[in-house]
Amino acid sequence: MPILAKFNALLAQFLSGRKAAKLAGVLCGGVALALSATGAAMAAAPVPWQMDLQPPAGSLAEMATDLHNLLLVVITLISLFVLALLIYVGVRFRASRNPNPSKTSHHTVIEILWTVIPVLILVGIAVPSFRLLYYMDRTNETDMVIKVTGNQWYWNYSYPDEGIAFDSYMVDAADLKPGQPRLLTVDNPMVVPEGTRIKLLITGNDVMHSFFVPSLAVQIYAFIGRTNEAWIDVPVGGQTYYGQCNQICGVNHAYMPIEVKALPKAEYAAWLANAKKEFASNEVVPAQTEVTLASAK
Ligand SMILES: [Cu+2]
Repeated sequence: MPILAKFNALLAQFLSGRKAAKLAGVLCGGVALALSATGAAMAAAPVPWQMDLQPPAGSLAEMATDLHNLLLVVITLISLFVLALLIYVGVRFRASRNPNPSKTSHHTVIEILWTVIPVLILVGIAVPSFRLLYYMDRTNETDMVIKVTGNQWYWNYSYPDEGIAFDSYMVDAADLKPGQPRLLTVDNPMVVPEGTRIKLLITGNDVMHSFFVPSLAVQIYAFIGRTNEAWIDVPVGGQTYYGQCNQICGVNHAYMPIEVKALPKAEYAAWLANAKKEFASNEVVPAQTEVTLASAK
């Protein structure tokens, strides 16, 4: 983000006109606002004039952001190289300077180069890309499970090992407390303990939904009759991560936000004790599910 602020300052210097300075000022203000908003509110949510991804939370999101940043460099270099070639060809071989064009139709060395170099670039991109893909796939190495169910138009969170389940509805704009973001705040957030790998089992009850929390790098479809897996690890407690359903699912699609609230271990235990009274469900997974031969007799 500071790089963007610097870029905007340079832009303001470079474009001396009043309008341009005003525009650059607005851009700088937006970046400053974005920085202060993400820092002060201790929450990951979209902010006005945001130009970058939301700050990543957890090892998965950090890897995804690193890959994004790497690809941005690769794309920029390729685009600049192609642009430079186009300009060079346009100027050097224009009709007035080059009245008798060359009849060359093949150049083996160049043809090999423009095949091999892109292949090498793609292989280079594939290595970190596959590393991330297989890291995302490690859902078996998790410490707890939360089942997420998409409904028209709210989410239901179920903690099968704890025997609790609850619905999560958006809070209407009229009922928001100071500091609560509009269209993102819910009555019962998905509460998670910090520093824990959590397996998410994502499914749906009616139409297609999608569970999307940008700062946690999770975007998984919620289908009826099918359970998709993902995992998250939320490193720091006292943070809130906002997301939204991002598969158009009906008239109230925009009003089923996701609020993931990470708590320090002790606070999570207190929340859980209370939630077991408030949200007790009958979907409990028995502690001992194995049937031994002795007990079967
Ligand atoms: Cu939706």
